Amino acid sequence: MSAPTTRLVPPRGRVREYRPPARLTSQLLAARAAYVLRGNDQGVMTSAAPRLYPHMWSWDAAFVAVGLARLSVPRAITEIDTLLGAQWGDGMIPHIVFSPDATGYFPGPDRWGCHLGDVALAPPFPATSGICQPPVHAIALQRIVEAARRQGRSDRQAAGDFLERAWRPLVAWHRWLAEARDPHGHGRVAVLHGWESGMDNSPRWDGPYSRVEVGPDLPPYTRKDTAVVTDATMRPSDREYDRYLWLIEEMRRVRYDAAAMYETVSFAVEDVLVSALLAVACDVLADLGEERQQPAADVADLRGWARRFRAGVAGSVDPVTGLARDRDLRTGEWLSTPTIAGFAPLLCGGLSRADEAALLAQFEGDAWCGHPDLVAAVPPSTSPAAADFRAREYWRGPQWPVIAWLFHWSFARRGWAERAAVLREEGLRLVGAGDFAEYYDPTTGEPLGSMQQSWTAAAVLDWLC
Ligand code: 2M8
Repeated sequence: MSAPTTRLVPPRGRVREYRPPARLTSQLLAARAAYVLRGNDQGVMTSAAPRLYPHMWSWDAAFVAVGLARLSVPRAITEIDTLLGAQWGDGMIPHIVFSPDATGYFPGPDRWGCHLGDVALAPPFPATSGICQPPVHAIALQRIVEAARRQGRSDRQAAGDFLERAWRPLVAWHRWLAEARDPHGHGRVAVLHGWESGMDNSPRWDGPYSRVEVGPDLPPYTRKDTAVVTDATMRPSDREYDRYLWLIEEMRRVRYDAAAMYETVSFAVEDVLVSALLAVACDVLADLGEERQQPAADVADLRGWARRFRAGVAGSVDPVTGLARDRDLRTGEWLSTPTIAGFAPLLCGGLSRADEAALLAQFEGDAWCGHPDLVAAVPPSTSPAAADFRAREYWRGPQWPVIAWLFHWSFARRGWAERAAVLREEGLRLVGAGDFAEYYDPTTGEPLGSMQQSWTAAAVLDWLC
């Protein structure tokens, strides 16, 4: 593999100075994180953030459960039970479970239209969206089981019972991803909306979105997010939102039928990060299943998917840059924008030792965590050395503590204890003032987007408790 070609250039978009407030002590930071999760707790679900995201989001719920497990194993279990209670008949876990008590988010249940009766597979209650998010739920299950081991007998019993009842829904979820979203066995999961990647407006998606033609019959709508985050530059643009809403329209018109969506929706991309997460999640679930005597046939299926998606991720690696790539299913082209997703193989393995070492060196090098202008050495969502980097624009550059946590967890799992410790230390540096922001400007450390974001608090709790 030749050396990475990303040129080191100063980051663009540094628009203001920001003087970070003093860091809290670990004890105070953990207490505040617990306070945030309690404040966002609606009883059986935790809103992703108080005002901006007043419902349950699928991958947020998994990370939230990881944090909750440090406070209360039964409450963490309830979180995932609520999510699984909204699973669709074909196994899909929807990306939003709408709280009946909250309004204030657009697009809400009526715009998705999944609960109105003509979407055969959607549950009648609770109302949900019609797409999915990255499969990190087996990680939550594993962390709950681990947390319970350190507790008394009743928590251990509760976690054991939970594993028994979550097993089939989680295997069904992974099977749905493997079958409905990789019908041709490429070893890469297709996402049919940028929201399914969790990285909504990442520059990874600029090419595919530029080919989405918004129809003249897009029903009118009013955004609500920009009323909460009033600096519009931190959120996706109106033009981007038109496309997001148009894709929902396309899906509604085929009643969210998985096969029809895969064939017809105008955005369809094999997502290398989601694929890596599926590979890891399959292995994590299979490990738990073996330990707890779950059906051998399920375990064999999980191992098979783990192998297939690990190979698919490895097969996507750009021989020039060493980064993994997404692939646009509508044009067949590989997408080489240098974003955090390029490091997907570090999560799931599958590279040769030499290639993995080169990728790790790149992760820690000048174009990424080691960029001289970063306040904290955790991965930004886009390389500060790339032309597409925007320090304050959502998934186009900012650092997301939850992503630092994900890499930290993966590195620890893979036995890279020292690297994991560095990510934890640096992640805590980023969030040390206790705002629990959704994301941070990597060049100043300024907290951005929503404050009191649940998954940020959850990551901190897991790091500190
Ligand atoms: C963001 O996405 C939602 C749409 O799903 C939005 O912008 O309205 C993303 O950061 C996503 O990854 C996250 O799960 C969600 C809630 O935190 O917000």
